[in-house]
Amino acid sequence: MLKDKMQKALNGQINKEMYSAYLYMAMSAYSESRGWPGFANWFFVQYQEEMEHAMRIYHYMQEQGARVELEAIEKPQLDFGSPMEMFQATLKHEQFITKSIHELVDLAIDLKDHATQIFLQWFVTEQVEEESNDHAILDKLSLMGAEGRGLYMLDRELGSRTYSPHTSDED
Ligand code: OFO
Repeated sequence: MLKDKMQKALNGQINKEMYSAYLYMAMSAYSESRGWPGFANWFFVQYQEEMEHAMRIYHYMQEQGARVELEAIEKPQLDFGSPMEMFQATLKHEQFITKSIHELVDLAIDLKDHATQIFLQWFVTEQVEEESNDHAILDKLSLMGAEGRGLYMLDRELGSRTYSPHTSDED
């Protein structure tokens, strides 16, 4: 059984993950509208991953007999500027999510909630990967250039990303 404080915090995290999904779906739609199909694909995969993150918390709460309370999801912006600006915004958002995950771990430690602490470890590792992916793309955008041939090549590369659901806590 989860303590009230932890229940509230996890409900808040479901909302943040759902917002992440919404944000990346908006970025995917924006990329499509700009004629960047590879970027659109990359963000659509990211949207799917974020839905999985939200569901992971949802199922954990159910397993713990906690009450899931869904909150309103904030409206994302419509325009994200250049690919560089869009990925800078993505990195900034992921840094915000990392901070939120770390605060959840701190809370689990304070409440001596060992089960939730272990559950959250997957998210701690995942956030390292999320930020690292964004840094790698930002580096490529700087190196290859955010227009013309460089942009075309990066768009092609991002078009090959596929969604593979994480099926266990190890992957
Ligand atoms: Fe759920 O990791 Fe991104 O936001």
